[in-house]
This record gives sequence, C-alpha cells and structure tokens, in this order.
Amino acid sequence: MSFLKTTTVAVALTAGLLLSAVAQAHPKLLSSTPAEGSDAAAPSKIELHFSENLTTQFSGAKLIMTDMPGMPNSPMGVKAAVAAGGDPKTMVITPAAPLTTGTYKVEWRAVSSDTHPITGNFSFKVK
Ligand SMILES: [Cu+2]
Repeated sequence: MSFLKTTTVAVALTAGLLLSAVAQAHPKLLSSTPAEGSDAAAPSKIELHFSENLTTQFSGAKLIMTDMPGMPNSPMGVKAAVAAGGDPKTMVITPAAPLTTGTYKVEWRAVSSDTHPITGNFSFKVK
C-alpha cells in the first residue's frame, strides 16, 4: 500500500515538471518594430522578436489595415511576405507596397519546439 502511494506522488511530480517545461517553451512576443501603439513614418518592414526559436514552416503572420483616412473600421488584408529574420527568434513581414497612412494590425502565429501554436496581435499607425 505504501509503495503504491509513493508511486502516485512520483508520477504527479514528474507531470508537474513536464508541464512547467512546456509552458517555458511557448514563444512570447518580446518586442516589435514598429512597436505596439507607435505612430511613425511607414516602415519598409515589420520585425517581431520572440522569446524562443521559431519553427518557420508553422509560424506566420497576417498584416491587416484596420483604419484608413475617411474609412474607419474597414479591415483590409495587406499583401506582404513573411519570412524568418536574421536569427531564429525573429519574424520579418515585408509589405509588397509602401504602407499608406492608416492603422495596421499584425496577427501573428508562433510555433516553437513543442509545436503548440501561440497567437497574438498588435497594432501601430503610419503617419
Ligand atoms: Cu506548448
């Protein structure tokens, strides 16, 4: 009886350790250029810096123009290429044409070594 009890505790402890290791492997967006909420001249590219190395074939992003002058709340997809950056924790979005004045939203999907997709978004303005 006491042997069984010990085994149960050991299994529970192992499961707890595995869960915390998995949570640490989830990529978090640490910073971006342009930064969330910024209002600046049109960037030629948008860089996203994550906390983990990304699995490029499952990671990606969408660029959406959410507001333009005279047309608020009219979301429109923006043609852009998404690629791995200079290091494995960076994703780079390159718009096909220069971004015009308006508000943009980046919807990202980041997958790291544990294969769980993590999603998030941020917005910035172009003057
Ligand atoms: Cu996970």
